[in-house]
Amino acid sequence: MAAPTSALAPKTLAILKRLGVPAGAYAESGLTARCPIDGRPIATLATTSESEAKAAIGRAYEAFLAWRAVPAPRRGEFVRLLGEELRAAKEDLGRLVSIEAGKIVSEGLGEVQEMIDICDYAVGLSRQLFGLTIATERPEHRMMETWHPLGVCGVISAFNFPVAVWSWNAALAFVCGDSVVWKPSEKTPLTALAVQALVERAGARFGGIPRGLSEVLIGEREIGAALVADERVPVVSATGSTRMGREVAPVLAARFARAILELGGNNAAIVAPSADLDLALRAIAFAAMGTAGQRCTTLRRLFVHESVYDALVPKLAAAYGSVSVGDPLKAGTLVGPLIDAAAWRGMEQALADARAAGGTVHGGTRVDTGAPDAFYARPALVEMPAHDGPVLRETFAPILYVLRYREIGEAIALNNAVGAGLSSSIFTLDMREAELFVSAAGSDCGIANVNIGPSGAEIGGAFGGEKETGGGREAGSDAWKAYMRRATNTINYGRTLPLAQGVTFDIG
Ligand code: UN1
Repeated sequence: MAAPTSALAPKTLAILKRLGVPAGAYAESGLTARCPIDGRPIATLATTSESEAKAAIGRAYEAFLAWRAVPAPRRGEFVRLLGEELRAAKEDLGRLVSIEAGKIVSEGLGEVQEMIDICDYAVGLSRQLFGLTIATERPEHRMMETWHPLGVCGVISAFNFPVAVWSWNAALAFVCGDSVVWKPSEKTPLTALAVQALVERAGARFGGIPRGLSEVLIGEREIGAALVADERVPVVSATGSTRMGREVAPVLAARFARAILELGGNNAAIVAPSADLDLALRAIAFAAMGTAGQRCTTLRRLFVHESVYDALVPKLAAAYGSVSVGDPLKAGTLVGPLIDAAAWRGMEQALADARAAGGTVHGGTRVDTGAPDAFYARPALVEMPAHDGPVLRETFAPILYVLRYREIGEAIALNNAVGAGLSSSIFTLDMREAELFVSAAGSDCGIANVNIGPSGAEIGGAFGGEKETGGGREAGSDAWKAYMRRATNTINYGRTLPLAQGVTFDIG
């Protein structure tokens, strides 16, 4: 017997209709979209077969051939219109993110704001895709570099940022002259269909975009694997677990395609003796409990100097005990549901491992909201005797492991003593400590912050991390270069042919 439909289904389907998702997206059988708020199905979606995926990639390839000929600032105009559509749809799309990913309303809206921000950024970038002019050793020559569109960009995204991560890639790829084929998480297909509908609206207002410029593949991991394996896709941006990255990376490497990998994080913060403890408390609470611990930038390990441990940790434990857990659509809720039963099992397992390793667990119990198929948990603060066991792995749930430290060098070594290298932070008012932390001898992560937590990055900086996080960079700074190919051009405007390095080759 089919499970009863989510109480939020009618409202959700109305949002999808307003955003322009066509009735043909739904089917009798296929992928079931669920709502983590009550754990029930919302809709069943038509899935993409492997041959349909191949056809979609083919359309995207044809679209690329046309799109690369459109001047970049004109491509920027399309992204500007997409940003306008996102602004107009912010309430609806933000709500949909909350319904499908379980984020509180302000975080659902924040995710859409992140999309708007990257569109604005990409519009400016569309007039700044510049290369260098380089001094040459030969007379009457000029050397320069030119950036050209690359091709079809594959995007594989995770449930926890179901739409923003696509936009970091797509907004840049579109202005760079690429087409985009998107395989969203099978846990969040509805938000992907909504975004695709907004892309089409923006395309219509633009006066038409090439068919296939933006494609969405709905289905499970096989369809993502088909995208990764396809020779017509020269760059794939994949966000998800390190385990997923270990499968994707060799396939891309074997065909010399580019990988932009944004994998696991096991992010730490250090609270030093001089820290502003009130500020640190608020920052830690958001970074560790926000998004129910389901960001790749979530704070998972906290190293507190022994001199401030007793001043901070009991207050933190009190915040963990009092934070409101429940329906993310209700005002006042700060912690929504875990995405599914598997996430709750992972949390239970990690806490059992922590106890077995001598940890003291505050919170971490399942919260009953009257919906048996939904998984709400009180965030867990775990005081650990040693940096070991579950502390070393990423559990995608609201668990914060706390340890004491004595010397800053020891705390930095612990920060760096895990496989992942995404984000990190230090709370200190001591300039020497702060500078050491962000120096070459400090944090080994892609993101290293001072007096803010490790999560909640804005789009202007390059986003991503080192080691098992995969090394990819998305969003701001010069991340756009990954979506283009560079040509070095040497031009001889003279009448002689001087060879570089003084080589002579006289054919008489
Ligand atoms: C992610 O969890 O995959 O820095 C991305 C942040 C957000 C993005 C997180 N801007 O927390």
